[in-house]
Amino acid sequence: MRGKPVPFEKEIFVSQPMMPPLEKFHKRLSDVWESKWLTNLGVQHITLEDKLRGILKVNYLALCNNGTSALLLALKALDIGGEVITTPFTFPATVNALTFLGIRPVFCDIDPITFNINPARIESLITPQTSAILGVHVFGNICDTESIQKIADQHHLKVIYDAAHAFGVEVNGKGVGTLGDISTFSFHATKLFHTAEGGAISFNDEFLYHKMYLLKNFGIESEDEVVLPGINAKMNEIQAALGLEVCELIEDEIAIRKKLADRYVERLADVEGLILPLFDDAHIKRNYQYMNIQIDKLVFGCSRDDLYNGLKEFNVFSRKYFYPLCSSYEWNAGLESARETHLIVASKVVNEILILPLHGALRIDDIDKICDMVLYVKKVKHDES
Ligand code: T4K
Repeated sequence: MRGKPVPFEKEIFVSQPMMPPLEKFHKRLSDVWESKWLTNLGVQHITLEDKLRGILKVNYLALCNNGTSALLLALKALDIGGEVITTPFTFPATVNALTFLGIRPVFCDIDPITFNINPARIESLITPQTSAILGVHVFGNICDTESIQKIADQHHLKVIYDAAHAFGVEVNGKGVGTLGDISTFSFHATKLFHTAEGGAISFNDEFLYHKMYLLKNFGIESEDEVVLPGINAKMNEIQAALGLEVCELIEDEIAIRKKLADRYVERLADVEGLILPLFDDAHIKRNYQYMNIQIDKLVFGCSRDDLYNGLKEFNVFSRKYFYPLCSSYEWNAGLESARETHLIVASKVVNEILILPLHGALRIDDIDKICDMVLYVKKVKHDES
């Protein structure tokens, strides 16, 4: 261990959006200006939807204005009501979408390795009111979709996956968005692929395409007909134009992220008390959206929060995704399924996970420095105790 690392001059964040060359974006914007068509499913929108359907290897795709709308539209499209079994370890959007629609979330504990909803715990939570299972592929780790589907089929439940972290992830060569009845994506600026704000819904049932269109466009069927209570969740032409340019950068970005993630693993794999992500499953094509590490305080000698605060002093802004658990929000805490005694794994993991910076603007040297900082904070905290 060398001496105290020198802090970064500028802040280093967990993510940084891919920024296409401004001239190329400008050229595309000129086309938009020329057309005087800014939203309502214009040329950019149609082109992006087509392109992403190919990149994501999905059967049907509907773009929308963000990942949260995508969840709302998915739930509405499948007429989900009553209770939905879901994970407490996710971004607020997943569970808030249920509550927002008057659906009761039923929290299911998570798997200690993937951090995803644990199928072994699902069946005991099913009641006559259960209508669906809402899984999240947290940090791009794929849920145990086979076991979930088996349970859903036995109990006639719908399956929705929040694939906000799983853009481009493939399982045995199949796009992640083909799993379950519907998957939702977020194209927020912090995501691997982005349109500044944006999202999409993928599905296998052709019938849903028209319904999605209605749901995101006020339910307007024609000038004379409004056929369902839809909202406005359309992606506009400027977002879509940006997305088309960002598409060109994805492959290189993933390749860079892979190298950086491999470097993290090389540097940190042998550190006792640190558990690193599973990057080497031959069946999965990963996207390296997040670099999550799990800290076993007793073995590592320093808590997750100490490391988070320690890194800040070096200008490294890691994140505690997803703290706190959704089950602990004031409006959920009274639910029977939200009791900590039912969520043993999630309650532990939520205090142990830290996301380290991982994006294409970083270099191997930066990763080495961040690893030196991690080891330095560990040593200082350990010596203090
Ligand atoms: N489901 C799941 C599982 C999700 O994780 C999310 C969103 C959703 C659904 C909903 O999708 P959207 O409705 O958002 O499309 C960020 C994102 O805002 C959020 O989209 C994302 N998940 C979540 C995991 O991360 P915050 O609160 O961490 O954002 P913020 O502003 O602190 O950004 C994180 C870091 O990124 C900053 O430290 C700096 C950097 N950054 C951020 C922005 C906005 C940039 O470099 N440039 C930027 O423009 O939620």
